[in-house]
Amino acid sequence: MNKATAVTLTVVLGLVAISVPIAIAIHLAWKQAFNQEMELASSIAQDILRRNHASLDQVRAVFHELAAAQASDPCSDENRRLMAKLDLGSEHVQAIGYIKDNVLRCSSFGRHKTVVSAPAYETSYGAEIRLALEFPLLPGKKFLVVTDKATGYTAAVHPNLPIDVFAEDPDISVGLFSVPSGRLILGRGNFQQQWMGHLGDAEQAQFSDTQSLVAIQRSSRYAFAAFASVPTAKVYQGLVQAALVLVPIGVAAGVALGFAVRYLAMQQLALPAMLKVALRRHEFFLNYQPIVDLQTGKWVGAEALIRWRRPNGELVRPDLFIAVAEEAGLIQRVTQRVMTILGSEAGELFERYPDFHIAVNLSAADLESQATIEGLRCLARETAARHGNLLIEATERGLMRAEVVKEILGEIRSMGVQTAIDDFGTGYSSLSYLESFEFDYLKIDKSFVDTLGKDAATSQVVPHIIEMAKSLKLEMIAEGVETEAQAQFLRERGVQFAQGWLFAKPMSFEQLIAGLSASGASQECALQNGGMRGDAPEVARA
Ligand code: G
Ligand code: G
Ligand code: MN
Repeated sequence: MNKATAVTLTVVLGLVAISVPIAIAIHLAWKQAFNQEMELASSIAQDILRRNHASLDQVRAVFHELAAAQASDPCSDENRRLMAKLDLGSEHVQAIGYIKDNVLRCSSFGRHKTVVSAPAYETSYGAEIRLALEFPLLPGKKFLVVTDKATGYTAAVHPNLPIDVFAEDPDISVGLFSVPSGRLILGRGNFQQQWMGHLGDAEQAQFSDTQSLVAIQRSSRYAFAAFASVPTAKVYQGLVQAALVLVPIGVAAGVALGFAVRYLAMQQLALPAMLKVALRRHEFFLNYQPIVDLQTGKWVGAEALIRWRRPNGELVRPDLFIAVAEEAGLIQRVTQRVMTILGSEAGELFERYPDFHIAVNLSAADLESQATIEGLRCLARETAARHGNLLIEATERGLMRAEVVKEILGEIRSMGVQTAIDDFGTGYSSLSYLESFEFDYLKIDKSFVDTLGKDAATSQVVPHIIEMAKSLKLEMIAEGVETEAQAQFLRERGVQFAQGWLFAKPMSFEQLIAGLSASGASQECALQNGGMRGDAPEVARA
């Protein structure tokens, strides 16, 4: 991936990271507002239905009582008194009368001869419906009039009463229509004929179009259905309110995500570039971790471990940047840097301790390159190193191109530099494969040493590795030794050397020198007394 692609990708990812949570927040807000308005419409429709059921139930009760009286003349004084009584007794019924041949003959208000309009329609249960009829003695008031077709008895209902819900909100339209004709019986506000199509045979329907959210509820007892509709604009008002809460959360999440993406991308993008700068500005230094003789407890050597301190003081772990340097093709420059630092430090060490050795870690690219030989030759010259003063560590991963590596390793050994196979057991190489390389030391990986003294099945591996090393005539260095029990186990099985926190942690060059000069016979005492502990360069504790 080139830089331009990487930057574009980062920007796109960043934008996605910011916009996706916001889009989700807005979508959720919209859905919430929509559901809220739809629920409102649905509950209004049900309320209207309930009110109409109450009205019609009362109307039917009136018709039932009048029929039961079996008056020979429906307009007799006695029957009209009954009408007046029933009228008073029912809350929804405003007037009761008798219609024959489209003439209102009498009512609870008296005798009439008022011609009325023909019924608007007939219901399936034998009622004639007249909409907006004026009653004598109640001028100016329009009623919904229901006539029992069989008897002619008639009841007037105030048409607004059943739809008198949410009357203060002019945006909400409500009403009642007959099923299946679809004729509007009562209504307020906007009503569209095609809405009824949505109901079909269902009990209820909820749907929306560009202008309205509509809920329809069918009566379970009568041939009508109630509807309520809320303008879509209300959803947007609700959306704005919900968005005021949700969008800031989405923005916050988006910004956090955006920063995370940027941070990760910066790390990925910038590390190789930062490594180059670090190489130029000498931001690397070395730590040394002593390697001890398990029999005598003496420090016989040390592994050079690279450290990177950024100008802001931050220490970057080698596990992180070594892999990046390998990928970015910078590892040879890093190794070169290690050798340069060693060149300035190790000379003094070898002069004072001629038997001491320093181990340098090499990566695959180093093991395949002639330049490494040159580097080691310079280092040997600069530090006046003798045979055995310098040691290189190669991981199994570094041995892929076996033929090339064998040649380089051969030249390295011919210079008097010793070789170790590092992290042994963590790769896939077989014993016979390793046999074909010439190594002097085998480093038993910390992960195996860790299992010693535990009941883990892998604790059985260490004795095998030891046997292998013996059969290959390799000396052994155990890594990551943290307890005296581990040291004892290794010592008893003939492991010669060890490295680990039990003896010493990685330390600066000055600490290494200080530790070495404090050493001597006292180290043996320390070992007999349970070994030297911790990160102390001061060696003797006895
Ligand atoms: O001690 P430390 O945590 O720094 O070691 C982490 C890893 O980095 C170890 O596996 C070690 O082998 C590796 N490492 C340390 N210094 C170097 C170096 O100079 N070159 C290479 N290739 N690897 C190194
Ligand atoms: O190069 P190599 O993979 O061997 O690197 C050794 C790593 O192990 C370094 O990171 C070093 O700091 C770490 N190390 C060395 N000794 C001990 C030890 O006793 N305990 C633990 N936990 N880590 C250790
Ligand atoms: Mn190592």
